[in-house]
Amino acid sequence: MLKELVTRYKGNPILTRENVPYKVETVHNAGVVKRDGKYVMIFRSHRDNGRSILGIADSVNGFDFTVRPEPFMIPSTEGIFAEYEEFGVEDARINPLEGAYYITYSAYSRHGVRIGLARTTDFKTVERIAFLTQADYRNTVLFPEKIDGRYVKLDRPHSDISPWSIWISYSPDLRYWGDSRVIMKPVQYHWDEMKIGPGAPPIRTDKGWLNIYHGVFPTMDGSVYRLGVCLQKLDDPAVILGVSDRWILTPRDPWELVGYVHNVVFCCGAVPEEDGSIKVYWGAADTVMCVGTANIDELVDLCLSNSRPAI
Ligand code: BMA
Repeated sequence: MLKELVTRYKGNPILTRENVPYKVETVHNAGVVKRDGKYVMIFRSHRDNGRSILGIADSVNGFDFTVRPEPFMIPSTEGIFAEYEEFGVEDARINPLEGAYYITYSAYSRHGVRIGLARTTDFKTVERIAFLTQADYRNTVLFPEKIDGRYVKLDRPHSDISPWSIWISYSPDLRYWGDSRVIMKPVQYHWDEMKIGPGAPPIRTDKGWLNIYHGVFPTMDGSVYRLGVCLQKLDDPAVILGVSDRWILTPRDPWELVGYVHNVVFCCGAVPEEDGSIKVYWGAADTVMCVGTANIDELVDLCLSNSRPAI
């Protein structure tokens, strides 16, 4: 049997709606970071009107999380944010950058879905900064440092002409973005043939930026969401050094196969550890949160040794 690349934590699921002190229907698609040796998670929950909010939870070991009494972000009631968050906020990534944490989240409204940027330093207060895109974009991650003097983001615009793909853009100030290019596309009749999108914010390794992404395959029973990895050049992340031909995680546990949306593992965060391991977090069936561990070198080697074409 082929070795499992991500070892599931035996205590999965690590967070469910029963762990939330206010009323929600789901707990999923969470961004996670390690800060001062402790873990902070910003997770998405559906309310019973079908719209989403973001909650926050803390952990000392990365496995046992305690949810705080109040949500962290609910749709704004102020200014332009109120207009574009009317239908909810979803799928936050926590991007560490220059000593702060930048939260990139999907903002839904009657105008479509666009990416909001918010900033926190203490995970107690949060300041909304700007929208980074127009409609229809999702899954935005920021690189954790400037590259060649500019901020860099990856995201996934919608398109009817081409399968949804991963694009790169650059900015002098995190607010105005340009020089956009597509860098990775789905591959026909491959596990990620329908659409792909960035997952966790990119992780620096000696050999390149490790990017955990999601890929979707259409079946007669709906779409299956899985996770894969690619590696991007450190000083020029528009260059893909390799994309693993294999997925690294596929729905298998009962709570991944059945839930609010069945057959989904969806990643918004991963935490690299000093011992060379990485904790990968995923929402299962849009209903609960799970975690597993992998070896960073193994994931990097997989991108380089068994690569499918990037485009
Ligand atoms: C995507 C997003 C994710 C969700 C996934 C599976 O399009 O809506 O938030 O996890 O579908 O339902």
